[in-house]
Amino acid sequence: GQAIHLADYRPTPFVLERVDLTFELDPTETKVESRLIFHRREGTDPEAALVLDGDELTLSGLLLDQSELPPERYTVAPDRLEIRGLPAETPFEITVTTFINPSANTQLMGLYRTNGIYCTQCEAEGFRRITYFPDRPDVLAPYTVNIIADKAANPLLLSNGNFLGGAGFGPDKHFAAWFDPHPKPSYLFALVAGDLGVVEDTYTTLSGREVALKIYVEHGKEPRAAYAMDALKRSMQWDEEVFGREYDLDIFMIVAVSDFNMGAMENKGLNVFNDKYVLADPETATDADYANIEAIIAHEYFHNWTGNRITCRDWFQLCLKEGLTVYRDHEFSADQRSRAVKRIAEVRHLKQEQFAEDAGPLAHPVRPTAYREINNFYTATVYEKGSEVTRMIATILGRDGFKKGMDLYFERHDGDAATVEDFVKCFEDANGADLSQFSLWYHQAGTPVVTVAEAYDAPTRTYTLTLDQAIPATPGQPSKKPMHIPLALGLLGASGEELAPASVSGADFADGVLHLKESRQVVTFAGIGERPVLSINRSFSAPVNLSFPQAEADRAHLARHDGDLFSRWQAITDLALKDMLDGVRHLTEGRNAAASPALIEALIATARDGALEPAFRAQALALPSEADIARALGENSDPDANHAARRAVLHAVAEAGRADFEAIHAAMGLHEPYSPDASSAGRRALGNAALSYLALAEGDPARAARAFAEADNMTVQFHALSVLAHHFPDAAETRAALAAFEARFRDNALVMDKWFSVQATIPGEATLGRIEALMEHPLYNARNPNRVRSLIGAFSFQNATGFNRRDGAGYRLLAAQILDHDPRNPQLAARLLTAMRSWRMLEPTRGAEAEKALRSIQSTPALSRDVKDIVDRMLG
Ligand code: B3K
Ligand code: ZN
Repeated sequence: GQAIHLADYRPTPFVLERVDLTFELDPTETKVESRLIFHRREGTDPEAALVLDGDELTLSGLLLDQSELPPERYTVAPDRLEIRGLPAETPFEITVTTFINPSANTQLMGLYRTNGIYCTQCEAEGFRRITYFPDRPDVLAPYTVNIIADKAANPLLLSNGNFLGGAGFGPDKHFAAWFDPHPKPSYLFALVAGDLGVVEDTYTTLSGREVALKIYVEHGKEPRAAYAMDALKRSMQWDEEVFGREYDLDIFMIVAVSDFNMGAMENKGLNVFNDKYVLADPETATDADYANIEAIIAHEYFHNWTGNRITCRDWFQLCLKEGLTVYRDHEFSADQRSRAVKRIAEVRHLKQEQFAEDAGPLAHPVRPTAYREINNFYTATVYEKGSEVTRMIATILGRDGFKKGMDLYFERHDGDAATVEDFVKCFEDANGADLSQFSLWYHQAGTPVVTVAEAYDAPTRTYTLTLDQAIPATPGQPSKKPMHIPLALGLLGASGEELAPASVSGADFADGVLHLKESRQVVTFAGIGERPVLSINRSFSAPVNLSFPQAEADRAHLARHDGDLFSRWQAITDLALKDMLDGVRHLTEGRNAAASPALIEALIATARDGALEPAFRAQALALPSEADIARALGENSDPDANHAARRAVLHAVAEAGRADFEAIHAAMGLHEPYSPDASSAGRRALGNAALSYLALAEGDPARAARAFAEADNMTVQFHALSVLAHHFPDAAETRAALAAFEARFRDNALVMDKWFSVQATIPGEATLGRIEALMEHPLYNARNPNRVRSLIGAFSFQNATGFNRRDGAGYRLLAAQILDHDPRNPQLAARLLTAMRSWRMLEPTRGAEAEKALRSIQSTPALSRDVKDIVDRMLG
């Protein structure tokens, strides 16, 4: 595959005016007739040919203005249709007919079948698997869609926009027509047909229009869609209140399907969801599932403005819709739940996914300049770092300045296919600001490291900070320029109060935010009467790594007193990470790993503190992950040592806090009637965290087995099952609980995904054997992406010790799985392969085994473009 470059962008020589599609649905032979009206773009070559994209297509009819085209006027291949000699001045109509086989579509891109339902996935380049088309996001047109299908099997015929009408069609068929008046690119096209149940509601918009809301799910699952409907209505209201954005069609539909390559898709007026992010009830979904549903329903709905009304000029601009929309869904969840707790969870996720990506061979800028396979750029960098960059704009310009910029963006670019430059310019123009240095965040990959050195001079009452920034080299970017890094900070006095400097020199400092712009800045705070404790990068105002060997006592001080809750969590995390890293070193030296008294004291005080919300206390108790340790080491990482050191720290905390954890576990109301709201969920999270520590302290499965048996909701029950499986994998109690869970939930695919995952993530090298056995389980299904991710994905991404076996067997298993999936579903295969994105950080023995496995993939003939691109970059 050749690389596609941003620099090569050119508008199409033809403008698409209208699209009229007719589908005659058939499980194996669907007829697609597409009528496209074009005119030649002013000022372009009058000889230029019309080139349409295809993917595995066969042309069965081609008309120009309703007459057959002679063969010398066009050239056709499965991936391309070129038509020559088209009118220079007048609009013309091209009619293209193709036949496609939805049942044979195992890639789940284009039109495919899932459980008897027809459904589509077109982003990024799936529409070209349906018909020949200018399949790029800057080609926008209104669509009319006619669907004809067998009536008994497909009572439901859905597409984008508003319903025009329907009628019978011959003896057994019927048809429906839809019209979407909002010009859209082909990636937002959707069609769904089949027999589904529905949950209905209405929403009255700000200006008083009534919108019909419909969520379609498999028959019998309607009650499990109630929470999704509630989240949808809250999202619609929030976007009106916070961004002034109103919905723009008569109907908004969501369809839940069980075979889907990702989470969900924002097709105009007809979102298609992985059913995992729609279906929930207390017995089958955890609090985390509820929170994900809320966030993803909101995310896809918010795309209606950031993505659909304003779309991307080309796929290099993907972060324009994704980073911004993630930022919007984060803000929504923060408003619906606890802002500080939400921020902690976001940062955990950002570090786990994006910092890991940014530190390895797959690192790329938020706005890349080249790609070989666009599906491989739906990454944590585009999404999560893209969101962080948007958040920094809000931090730099302030709430009002950000709002002004967004308002201008909606006003100026509604109906456009826009660029990142267009977006940034709106903030500059609305605020008279210069964001040119800031824009480097879009173009330079790698996580900046900010080194902090401090000095206090009592006689002159001055506190001096020396800040250095460095951005590590990343593929294709050996050296970087200094960036504009907004660092929220505060100085704490001995009793925890905020010390206000009389003046600050050496950097712009306003509203508690210091603007670091040079590679080194020496910043002086005058009028500081005592040695302060620095609280820096509050609320994670910038996505950077800090190199700041802050004194243990200062961290403990922040953990207790910081006014910024996020920073209290960060301080505890820093204490714990230091202990864990020391532990890794001690274990390799044959010594013991332990927890410092400072950590134990700070953590237990936080856990017991009834003035703090339980969800926050639970986040503190979670402590850094094994992946956090590996990233902090940066190289020569031994996952067994990381695991052992972390466990030793947790164990020491558990012993010291045993009585407190018992009290917390008893007090957290794990038997109260279930409600998914954030504060109830927080209580369960804290109770569950206490149970984990008690399992360590007691070394006995009895308490978790009891919690499992008594639980009346999935959050508590599944956590108890995880404690049993992960701490006591061979206990009779664990075998019994796994069997009981399976017997109870074997007909619920989403719950069985959890059952596969909990076993796939049991630490230790014996788990590989379990994986092999579970692949033979009657409910394992290599065709269902959720099931594959629940077993193979969970093992490779979330089981550091099991997957990274010293003998390389984990890597070989993954490599075999990738080669097995690749011919059927390249996107799934490529995504699984990214589990090895940090392989270069491994100690030499494992590193060599990982490299062997990657090379065996690379040397396999006929790899998909998706897998080839990832493996080449991984070894590059
Ligand atoms: N825009 C889709 C993702 C499409 C992925 C294509 N490989 C979902 C989302 O981000 O909202
Ligand atoms: Zn999105």
